[in-house]
Amino acid sequence: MKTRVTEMLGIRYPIFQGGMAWVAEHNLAAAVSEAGGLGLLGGASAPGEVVRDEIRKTRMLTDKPFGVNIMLMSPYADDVAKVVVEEGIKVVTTGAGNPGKYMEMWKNAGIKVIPVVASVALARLMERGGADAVVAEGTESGGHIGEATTMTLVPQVADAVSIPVIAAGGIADGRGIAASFMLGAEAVQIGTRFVVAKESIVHENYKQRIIKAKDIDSAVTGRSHGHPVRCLRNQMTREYNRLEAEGKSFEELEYLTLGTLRKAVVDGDVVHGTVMAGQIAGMIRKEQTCREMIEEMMAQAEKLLAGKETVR
Ligand code: TUI
Repeated sequence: MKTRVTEMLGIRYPIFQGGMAWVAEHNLAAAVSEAGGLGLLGGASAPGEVVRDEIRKTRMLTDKPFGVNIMLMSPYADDVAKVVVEEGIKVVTTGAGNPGKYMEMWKNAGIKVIPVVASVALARLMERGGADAVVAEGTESGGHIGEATTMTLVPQVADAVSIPVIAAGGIADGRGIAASFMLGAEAVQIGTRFVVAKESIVHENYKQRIIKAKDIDSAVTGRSHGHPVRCLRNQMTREYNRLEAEGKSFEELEYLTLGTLRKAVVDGDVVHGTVMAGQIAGMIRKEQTCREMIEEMMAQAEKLLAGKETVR
């Protein structure tokens, strides 16, 4: 399945691994890249030097292309934006904001820039600013989300821009990949399924919450604050949503979310921690290697797109 995205990045399969905070470190990114996808290191809220170290560790594990995701709300975003240039990174994705102010520096360094967008307006703006592609991320995704669903966002973004579109949000198997292509995407980005990969360093309790999750087990905190974050329902989300409904401010509720993603990912506290995951968690059944996941999904997608298999 050659597309403009696989050609532009020199990757075998049109699959990106989401640049998930605390999760997307060198072991996972290298495993995805080695399997033929695009591994991404999640810059999250880490200082530049931590990301530099992760880049170097990834290079020791793979000579295949990988990228870095820059989380634009991070206090270290400026730092990380420079580190990717200094380290000769070839692909950058961005999330949770508008990367306009870095665009010139990255383009001058020959970096392929692929912002994650949650609206047609931002997709258009990014194309005008020189983006090489956009990830159109639907509200089915885990973590920080927009309003539009993948089903509605991807075709509207595909109609609005001429650069390639990568679909994200709610994709975890070959059916999701085939459907994304039908909507006009030329690659997909997958997060939640890779959280449970064998190579993922995420705590076993977190992986088991995803594996045991049902279709409607996620909740969105912070919608009324303009900071919607999707995670699996637990004591933290119930308390957050109860207090949010009572009118408590974002600042008053910060104690429930500060450091709590780390608590879940690293310490395995899935009761008080933030267990970010997309709505597709309910379909994810087992731990597999990244290679097994990617090959299984691609085989299914290729059959479906060739019209050789029914959907189940
Ligand atoms: O960024 C993500 N997902 C994330 S970032 C993250 S780290 C975090 N941790 C705790 C609380 C909050 C965040 C966890 N998950 N996805 C990409 C994405 N970007 N989704 C939506 C957007 C987005 C939303 C609004 C991009 C731009 C935007 O507005 C741009 C503007 O005009 O400022």
